[in-house]
Order: sequence, then structure tokens, then C-alpha cells
Amino acid sequence: MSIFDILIHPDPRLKKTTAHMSAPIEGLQKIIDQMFETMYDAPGIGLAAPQVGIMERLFVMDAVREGNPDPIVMINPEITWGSDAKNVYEEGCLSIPGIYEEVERPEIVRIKYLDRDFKEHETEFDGLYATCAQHELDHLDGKLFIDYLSPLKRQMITKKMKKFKREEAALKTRET
Ligand code: GNR
Ligand code: NI
Repeated sequence: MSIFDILIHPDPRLKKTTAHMSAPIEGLQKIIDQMFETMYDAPGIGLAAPQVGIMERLFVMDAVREGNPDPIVMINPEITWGSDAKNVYEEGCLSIPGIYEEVERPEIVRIKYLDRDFKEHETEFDGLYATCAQHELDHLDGKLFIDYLSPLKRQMITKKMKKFKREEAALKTRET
């Protein structure tokens, strides 16, 4: 099994909205397994398909911090209810490495989604799961957590990421 390369912001693919998946795409089970492997390897608690260049309405997450793994796959997720009560969490993103900022989102959300077998669920999430699921759902709509910050802060982060990408590219050229 191999892991995917994770796209780093800014990248046009991270800004695109993905379309509803009407039937299982070819190689879906393998893609899901590789997404989990990529996420655990990073390590991260969630990974959306566009982050690995797969423009599908799909994400994986596992927000258990200790104990048994709790892998969750969501295809075509939809928030059907969100609490008025908000929660502030310091978020990070595998596509924006090294940046952590506070984001406010509904504390509890109910989400309707299909699992890896295209079986429908409607489940309530709270705590880190609620935050993570909303962060991942945003990726499917081309939205990043820095879009919740002030334009100035976002610009500074984007500049930093461009520099990070330039340096990475330079390192890679030297290796070959
Ligand atoms: O690994 C991740 N941690 C995290 C922490 C707080 C809020 C959201 C996240 S998701 C992130 C992985 C990621 O970038 N998923 O898209
Ligand atoms: Ni992310």
C-alpha cells in the first residue's frame, strides 16, 4: 500500500467544489484505504479527497486521540442540523502545515452521509468530531480554515506557504 502526496495551499484544486458522487467511483475501496493510510501517516485526524488531488465528495476521519481507532468514511455528507451553541477550536490543516488558528463553528452537528458501502447514515457529532467533520466538509466545497480569518492574516499565511513550497521544490531538485 502506498500513501498519497498531500497538496499544499495555495493550489487551485483546494479551491474547487466537488460534485455529488452518484455511484461508487472506480477503485473507491482502494482510494479510501490509501486515504486512511495517508491520514494516519501524516498524522492527521481527517483527510478530504481534494487534498490528495481526487476531486470527489469524500473524506475520511478518525478523531480518537487514544485507544481503539474509529475510522469514519463520509461520502456526500450534508449537515442537516447545527447547534446554536458554538465551539472555538485551534485548527490545523495538512494542506497548511505549521499553521494553527482558532476557528468558531457549531458545537454539535447532525450529518447525513453515505459510508464506504453507500449505506446511508444520519449521526450527531460533537467535540473534536464535530469540528473535524465541518473542516473536512469545507474542503469538499473548496474552503480552508484560513478563509475564516481576516484577509490580512490569510494573506500572511498564503505568503508563508508559497515560500514553504518554493523551498520544498528546491530541496527536491537537489535530491535528483
Ligand atoms: O489533522 C488535523 N487536525 C485538525 C485539528 C483541528 C481541526 C481540524 C483538524 S483536520 C486536520 C487534518 C486536515 O487537514 N484535514 O483536512
Ligand atoms: Ni484540512
